[in-house]
Formats: sequence, structure tokens, C-alpha cells
Amino acid sequence: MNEKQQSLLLESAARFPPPKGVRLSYGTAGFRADASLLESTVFRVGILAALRSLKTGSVIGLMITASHNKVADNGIKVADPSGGMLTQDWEPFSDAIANAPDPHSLLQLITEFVKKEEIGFEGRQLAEVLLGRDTRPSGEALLEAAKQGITSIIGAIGTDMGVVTTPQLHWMVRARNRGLEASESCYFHQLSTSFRCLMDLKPEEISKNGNDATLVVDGADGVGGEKLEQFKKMLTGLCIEVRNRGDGILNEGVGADYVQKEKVAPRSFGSADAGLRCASLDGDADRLVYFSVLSKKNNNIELVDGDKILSLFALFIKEQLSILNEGEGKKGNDSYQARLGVVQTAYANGASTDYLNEMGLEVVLTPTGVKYLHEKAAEFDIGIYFEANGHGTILFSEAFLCWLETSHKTLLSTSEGSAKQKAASRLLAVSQLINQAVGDALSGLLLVEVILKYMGWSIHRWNELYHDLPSRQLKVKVVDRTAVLTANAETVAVQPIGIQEAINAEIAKYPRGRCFIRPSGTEDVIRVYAEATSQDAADALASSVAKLVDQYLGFGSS
Ligand code: G16
Repeated sequence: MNEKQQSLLLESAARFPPPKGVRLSYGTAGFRADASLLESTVFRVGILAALRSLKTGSVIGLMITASHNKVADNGIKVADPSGGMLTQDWEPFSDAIANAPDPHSLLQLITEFVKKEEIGFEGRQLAEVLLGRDTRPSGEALLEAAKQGITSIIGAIGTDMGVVTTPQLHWMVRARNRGLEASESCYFHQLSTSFRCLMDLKPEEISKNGNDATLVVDGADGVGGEKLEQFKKMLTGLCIEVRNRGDGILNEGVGADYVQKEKVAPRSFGSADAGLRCASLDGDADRLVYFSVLSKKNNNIELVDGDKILSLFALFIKEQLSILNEGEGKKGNDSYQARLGVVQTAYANGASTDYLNEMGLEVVLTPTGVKYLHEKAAEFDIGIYFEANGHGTILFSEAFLCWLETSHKTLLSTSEGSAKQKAASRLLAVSQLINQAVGDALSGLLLVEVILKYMGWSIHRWNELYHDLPSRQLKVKVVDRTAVLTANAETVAVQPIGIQEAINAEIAKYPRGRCFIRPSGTEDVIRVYAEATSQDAADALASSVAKLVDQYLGFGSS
């Protein structure tokens, strides 16, 4: 790094002093905190993104969002060249620079890192970072701080994509790095074209099935509702009504996180909507859950969560693969035994894992965080991952897609209109419709809708795939959430010593009881998840374990 570069970094860093007495860390999906604490962090992550772009010779993404968190919070997510989350190798560096106390120590960390990573500064190409933000009021100022971080690396530019959903930004990064145009209209075009293609390929014999009625979507008063309202005009064969489009407070009594955790209808939905097919997006539209308001008890819902979306997708993909491979085993020439796998976390309802196992699928468990699930899913030819909270997608390997495209061409010339050719077309269209960069509520919603049409299923029929074990999730405020360390995909707490034994003793009191604790990576809480054979038992197990957490780590209120 030459002197000019060094003094530019020192000068710009001096404008963004870190908040005193606060230690921020790169959590489940980037940094997240009260927006008033984040300017310096966002500025520094801007520097990191520019360095990442230099290192990889690719476009990087920065999204200013705190997703499901309250409106006063904000945060930053980094998209790597593939469109996925920032490589985990760079997380320690991001932690270190976020907490450097002054410009000189920041410069020293950057200098050492640049050397270690062999990031060339001389005769280099341009670095480019795409920037996006959700609808939070603090977004604009933070985006400006990120831009200043980016441009404090000489030759780096930040391109503002405006207000976008997180998955749109990740999609744009992926598209740009594949030499494609990365605009919102291209995103809408790709999704609507592949959606139409799948709708055209649904079996003709499918009878009226109860899912022809309007889909009612809760936009969480965030960016997703706004975008869907624009996008829905391009969708033929699907009628959508969007509520909570930004008139109320973001994520307050609305959104996928609220609906999934509280298991109640969001604001603007009530008993008048009983029986309708409804969906809810989260604050930055990377999560999706479905629900149906129950007729008698106001506000109670039938929840169709990420596990059921995963099961629906797995069922459909498996069926298309078996149509495609029918009879091929004997010939053995053109068949490709695609490895289909599914990835879940410990939050997955036990009944969903049983169901997927019964389908004969390979089920893998990872810790919470899309970064872990995505990585695992990429090991399959077709990897489907979902968190129960509705965050997930489908990944197709290059090798499989290449084989599929060739087979499809052959089938078009030899047996156009055959079941096999249609199955190949459907799989290709799914690979275009689904956002392979990251979980995307809008593309996920379209795939759900198309599969329900294909199956001829109502939301109730879909929900009958299996019956969830009753569960309860709670949050506990503690003095220091980093005191909890977990192992085995977060199913066991190894720290503080003794807590797991105490949890086990509680679990033993309930038939089919299951419970775990973990520190949240997006909120300052410990999360408790419990499952049992009745709702009362799940509630009791969760609350007794929450008390244990409070005794071991809390403020002693229990
Ligand atoms: C983020 C992550 C998800 C994770 C969620 C909650 O979602 O992308 O993988 O499930 O946080 O994480 P935690 O339990 O650690 O707070 P989002 O939609 O909030 O960005």
C-alpha cells in the first residue's frame, strides 16, 4: 500500500470514530445493532468489501438491513462473488476492523491483512461494490458511510442499487459476476418468465383445487411488500393482494419472524380472512412462511413454515427426477443419478425430519445461519435448504445443469411433449426461478404457488403432508450471551458447564421432548427451542429451560 492510499484511509477513518464501550461482532448474517452505533462499522465493512472485490477480481455486494429486527436496528450483510454470504475466512478480519479503536490501529490491521491475503494494489483492476438498502429510515446515512469506506480504497467504486430486497442484491451480484445485466427489471423478467413457463407446464388434468383464490401477502411493512406490489402485475395466472406495504411500523406485529414465532396472524389479517391462502415476508424479504387464519379463534393460524416449504420443494423435485430417470437405469446411457439432499437446522420440527427421511432423502443438519446451510447444500447436485423460519432456497450444481440442458435439447428433438421432456423443462425453469444466490421470499413464493397448482393442492392439503410436533420458541435476555457455547449443530450447550445436564433433566420429563439453547447472532438474547407431544408440554419445557438460562446467565429474575 502506497503512502497516498495510507493517508486516504487514515483521513477517511477519522470521520467515522467507533462508538465507545461497544464491541460489535459479525453474527449469524453480518453486523447488527441499534442503527445509531453502526456508522463506523458500516464504513469499515465498506473497506472490507472493496478489498474483497480487489482480491477476487469480482463484484461484491453490501446490503444495509437488519432484516427481521426492530426498525431502530440496522445492519450490514456482505455478498460474495457467487452471490452467497461473505466467506467465513474473512469474518475474523471483519470483527477485528469493526473494533479497531482508532484510525492507526485500523490501518495496521488492513496493512497486515492485505499482505497476508496478497491483495495487489499496484496496476490493479477496478474494484466494484453494489450497494443496496431496505426501507429503514437509517438506511440512507449508513449507505453513505459504506460508500465512503469503499471509496477510501483508491480505484474502488460503490454502485448504489437503491432500495432493494436483500435477495435482489445477492441476485444482482451473482448475475454481474456471470457477465449478465444486473438490474431490478432483469430480476423481475427472469422470475416472471420462468414462473410462466412452469405454469404452462402444469398437468392439464389438474382439476380446480381451491388454490385459485387470491394469495394474500403480508409485506411486513418493509421492502418486500413494496416490490411485490410492483412485480405482481407481471405475473399471469396468479392473483396477489399485498397488505402491510409500509404504512405501519416495520416488523411490528407483522412479518415472517413474528408469524412463525408467535403463531398468530399479522396486523391487518383477521377472522374475515379465515381459510384464505396467506403468506408473510420478513423485513428484507429473504424469508417466507405461509399461513391460514383459523375460522373460529380470531388471530390463531395454521402455520406452514420453512420446513413445509422444504418438504413441498423436495417432493416436487424428487418427482421430476424420477420421471426423468424412468427406465434409464436399464439403459444406463444418458441417465444421471443426481444426488438430491436436504439441509435443516436444529429448529426443524422433528416431524419434518421424519417425513423427509421417510421420503428416502439425505438429511443434513447444520448450525443456524444461511452461510452454513448454503455451504452444505452446495455439496449435492440438487441441494434444498431451509430454516424453519422460512429462509432457504434450492441449489443446482453446474455439472447437473449442464447434463440437464443437454438432455433437454435431445428430448426436444426426439420426444417433444413427452413426460420426460416436460420434467426436464420444469427442472430447468425451477433453476431459473429460484434464487440460487440466497433464500428469497419472492422467488420462493412463486415456486410454492406453481407447485400447489401442479399438485392441485390447497394450503390445507399441503399442511397435511405431516403434522408438526407442538413447539415453542422463547428469548431470554442475559448478561453476556457469548457465555453460551454449543456443539453438534447447536443441539448441545457445552458452556456454561452443567447447563446441558440441567436441560437434559427437564427434557426427560416429557415424552418426545427435545430442547436446546443457543446465543442469537442477530439479537442480544439466548434463544430457547422446545418440542414435545402437546402444546402445553412444549410450553412448559421451554419455560423451565428459559428459567435455567436465567439462573445460569441472566439477571436473576427467575
Ligand atoms: C438471519 C440469518 C438466518 C437466521 C436468522 C436468525 O436471518 O440469515 O439464517 O436464522 O438470522 O438468527 P439468530 O437466531 O442467530 O438470531 P435474517 O432474515 O434476520 O437476516
